[in-house]
Amino acid sequence: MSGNLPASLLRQFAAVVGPTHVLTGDAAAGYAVDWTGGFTGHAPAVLRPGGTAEVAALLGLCADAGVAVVPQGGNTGLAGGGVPLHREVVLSLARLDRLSPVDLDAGQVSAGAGVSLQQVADADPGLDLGVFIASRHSATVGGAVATNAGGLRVLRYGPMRAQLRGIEAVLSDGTVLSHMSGLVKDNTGYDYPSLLAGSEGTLAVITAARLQLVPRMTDPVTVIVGADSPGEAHALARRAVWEVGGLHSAEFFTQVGLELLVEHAGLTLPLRPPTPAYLLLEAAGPGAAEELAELAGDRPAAVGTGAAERARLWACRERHPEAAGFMGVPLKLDVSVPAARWVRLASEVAGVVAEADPGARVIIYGHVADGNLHVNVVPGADRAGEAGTAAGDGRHEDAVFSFVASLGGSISAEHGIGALKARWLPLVRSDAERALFARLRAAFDPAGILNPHVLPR
Ligand code: 2HG
Ligand code: ZN
Repeated sequence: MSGNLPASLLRQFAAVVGPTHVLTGDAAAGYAVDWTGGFTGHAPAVLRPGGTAEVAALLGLCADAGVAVVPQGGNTGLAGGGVPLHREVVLSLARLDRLSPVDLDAGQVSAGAGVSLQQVADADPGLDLGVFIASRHSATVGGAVATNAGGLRVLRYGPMRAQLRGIEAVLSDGTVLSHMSGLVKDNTGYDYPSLLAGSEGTLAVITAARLQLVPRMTDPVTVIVGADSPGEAHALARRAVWEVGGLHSAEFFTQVGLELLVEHAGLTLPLRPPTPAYLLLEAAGPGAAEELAELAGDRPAAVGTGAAERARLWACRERHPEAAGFMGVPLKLDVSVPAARWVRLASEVAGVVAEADPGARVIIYGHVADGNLHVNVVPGADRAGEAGTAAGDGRHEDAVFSFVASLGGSISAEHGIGALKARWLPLVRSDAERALFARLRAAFDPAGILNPHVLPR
């Protein structure tokens, strides 16, 4: 036995993938904890299939044995949806790393679930992947599709779902579904690739995806503009969306997070003197520099055109996910509200958290043009007995999510519901919607073994 798995089942797994790709004990431990350290589980076994047929065979064995499975890609998720919190078997898709030659006629590529987003972005010198996230070197195609990852260029290219032109996936009974021809126009039935995007491993295991690529940026210009308040940053971002034709990103952060990165991560301030809020804009193509300069007007601004200078400016925003970690184990809440309510959210959310926990530390940043705000909360010292874990009594989530729901927003803009937010789904999805989710789920996964604790049943 390993954990709660019979030795006979482990032998059957090994017969499918080879003994070296069935990990147990210490070898499995790294797969059981997430990136933030906030979610730690236990994997009785980690299975590392080398191809779609092996995924199908493993799922068939798990379904027959009634063993729950958590699919895992690069393990960069932030909602606890990719780690075995209930002693599930981890199905690591890392070895499904085949990247086909780019189809230059269609500007598309087929990628195995284990290919990193950076590898897709590097597949052709003239083309790029529209989804651009800080964890792109580790995050994988399968995980990014399964969570419908968003990131820093959603305002231009949409989330991962918008890049999808086809999918290959395996149902829990071992059925392989493949629709990878990449047709842009194809009205021949249900668009199940789109349904699998954002399904968080609950409907099927994604083994490959057909992705639309986008033109690589030419002559990019990055600028950080200082602002007095979230409201000023938001107003400027809205204008940028309409007035800067080559706009790719509009990102918000504050001096609170930046100070931590300066102190602990060696970053330098982009503007002196610092300002309370910042807006990072990136645009490309002819006229981008002039349009951005006109938009910034006489506000303080730092401009980068060369790779090194742009990277220095981007670090101020891209490294924000690390900032809260310098104070403790953060709760990572990613919420969105209608555009007209974003300023209220950004201005009031720290106060809302303070009412629930006066000792909590809050850092906000995010994708301002998408209505998305990241609220990173480090609980106060008064949460006795909870040191070292982000999983607490839920009062911070209660406070933030109720506020967001009252603004007509979403409790997950881009990271997914995972284990972290399952309890709060009823705040934003009706009984009828959740009943439909359950029926879809039963149709795709009648055995009920795929990520059973993610998204409420
Ligand atoms: C980002 O926008 C990511 O940087 C991560 O979505 C956000 O760590 C977070 O809370
Ligand atoms: Zn984000």
